[in-house]
Parts: sequence; C-alpha cells; structure tokens
Amino acid sequence: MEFNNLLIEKEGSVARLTINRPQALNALNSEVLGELACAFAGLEKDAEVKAVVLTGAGEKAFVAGADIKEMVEMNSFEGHAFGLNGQKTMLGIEKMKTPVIAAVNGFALGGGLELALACDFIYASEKAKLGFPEVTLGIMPGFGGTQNLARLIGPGRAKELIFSGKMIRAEKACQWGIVNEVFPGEELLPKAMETAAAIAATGQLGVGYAKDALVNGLNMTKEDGFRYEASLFGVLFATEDQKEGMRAFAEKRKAEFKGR
Ligand code: DAK
Repeated sequence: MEFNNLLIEKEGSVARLTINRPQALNALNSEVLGELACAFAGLEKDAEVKAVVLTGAGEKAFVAGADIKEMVEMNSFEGHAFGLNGQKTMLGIEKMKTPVIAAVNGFALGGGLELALACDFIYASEKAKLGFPEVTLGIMPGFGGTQNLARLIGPGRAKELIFSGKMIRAEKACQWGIVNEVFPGEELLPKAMETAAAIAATGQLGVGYAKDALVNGLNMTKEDGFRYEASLFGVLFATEDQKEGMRAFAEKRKAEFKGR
C-alpha cells in the first residue's frame, strides 16, 4: 500500500515505519493519523513482520504534536472526529500483538508523545525533548496521554509535566521512566533495530500473548490479571512453538519458531 506521509522499510522480520512529514516536524494531521492506523493494521497482518520500530523523518522531530494549523478552525464535531481518529491509531498500536518500539529522534510533543507512549517502550536520542504543551494552547492531552503517562510514571510527575506544559530532555525522561534508554543520535535507530531484531528472533506467540497480558492486565484487578495471564499461558501449550522451544532447549539447539 502507498502512503503520502509514511515510509515502511523491512529488515528481516523487523519493519521500520517512518513518519515522513519533516517540513511540519512530522505533525499529525488527519491524513497522517488515518495512514498510521492503516499501516499498523497492515503490519499486524503481515506474517513476515515480528517487530516494528516507529520513528520520525528529519533531524529535528519524532512528532511535534497534532497539527495545530489543521485544528485551529475545527468546530466541536470536527474536533470530536479528529480525536476519535487519533484514539483509533493509539489503541490500534496498544492492542496489536506485534511489539512496537518508539525511536524518539527529536521533539516528541503533545500527540507525538502520546503516540510514543502508545508504543510498547521508548528509546530516545540525547537531543530529544518530550512534553505536553497542550495547556499552552488552551486544550489538554486527548490521545490517551493523561491515562498512559500517569500509569507509566505515577500521577505526581505526570501532573507536573501535563499541567506545566514544559519540555524535558531525554535524560530526565529516562530518569522518570518515560524512556527506557538514551543513545547518541546516530546510535538510536541501530539500537532500536537491534532490540527489535532480538524480539523478532524469539517466539512470536509468547511475545504477543505477553503483550496482551501486560496491556490488558493493567486495567484489571491483580487477581483478574493473574487469571487472565494463566489462561493465555495455558493456550500457549496448545502451540507448536511451545513444543519446539522446549524441545530445542533439551536438545541443545536453537529453536525454530513458526508462529503457530
Ligand atoms: N502542528 C503544525 N505545524 C507544526 C507543528 C504542529 N504541532 N509543530 C511544528 N510545526 C511546523 C511549524 O509551523 C513550521 O512550519 P512553517 O512555519 O515552516 O511552515 C515547521 O513545523 C518548523 O517548526 P518551527 O519553525 O516552529 O521549528 P522550531 O525549531 O523553531 O521550533 C518546536 C520547534 C517544536 C518547539 C515548535 O515547532 C513548536 O512549538 N511546535 C508546536 C508544538 C506543540 O505545541 N505541540 C502540541 C500540539 S497540540 C485531540 C487529541 C489530541 C490532540 C488534539 C486533539 N482530540 C481528542 C480532539 C493533540 C494536541 C497536540 O498535540
């Protein structure tokens, strides 16, 4: 499928998805949001793809937010439709079984940070700056940012970031637990691709079910989460990959997973 604002490149079992609108610092307009939802749905169905790295084109930005110039004159119905479109994209990433790493190569602001938070984890370059400037525009985060950030780092720091609208550097975002690791700019993508390849080399079903348990378990009581985990764990024992993984261990050879 052809996209106007996205590039998809495959390296083995890893797909690199680049938001390619550098003239607007990769800001998310309706078209980009629609293309992202469509691209992630396609990548999830692609049996060759076992992990995805999401990044932004150009030197400056991952994504500098939702497109302010598109939003400025929206009426409330259009704003609602725009919000639903964005939430569909974010939830699509969270719900897809294929893991997604955000490689934040510059500004990740507002909807851009929400997009990164919808991914499974974030790597960032040293020069990246992250924040929620929405309150400086008279709005608030609306693509799941209030929910995802507070769940990730706790309400105190989430409130500080969201209420002040200030940007923080990658190093501080790492200390706060928003970013898993910070790299010099030129190392960011190779490191993200390396981790994605390591994930892709494992049992895809186990990874997908673990993601399912983690993402959905966060919205359950601990007991329900344990029960959910146990049921997914049980299902894996009906798969060829479980037999192959354990037999390979016993036979001292590398497992050859087939995703079934
Ligand atoms: N939207 C549109 N264009 C943007 C943009 C954005 N968010 N960010 C940057 N650009 C454009 C600039 O307008 C400029 O375009 P030209 O003037 O050259 O045509 C070009 O990108 C380069 O930007 P700058 O010239 O400003 O570059 P600087 O290095 O000087 O500054 C900056 C970089 C990132 C500090 C600055 O561009 C900036 O402050 N950008 C805006 C950041 C921001 O406020 N982001 C949050 C957007 S609000 C919703 C749910 C969610 C949302 C909305 C609705 N619903 C549920 C309905 C989400 C809202 C947001 O994300």
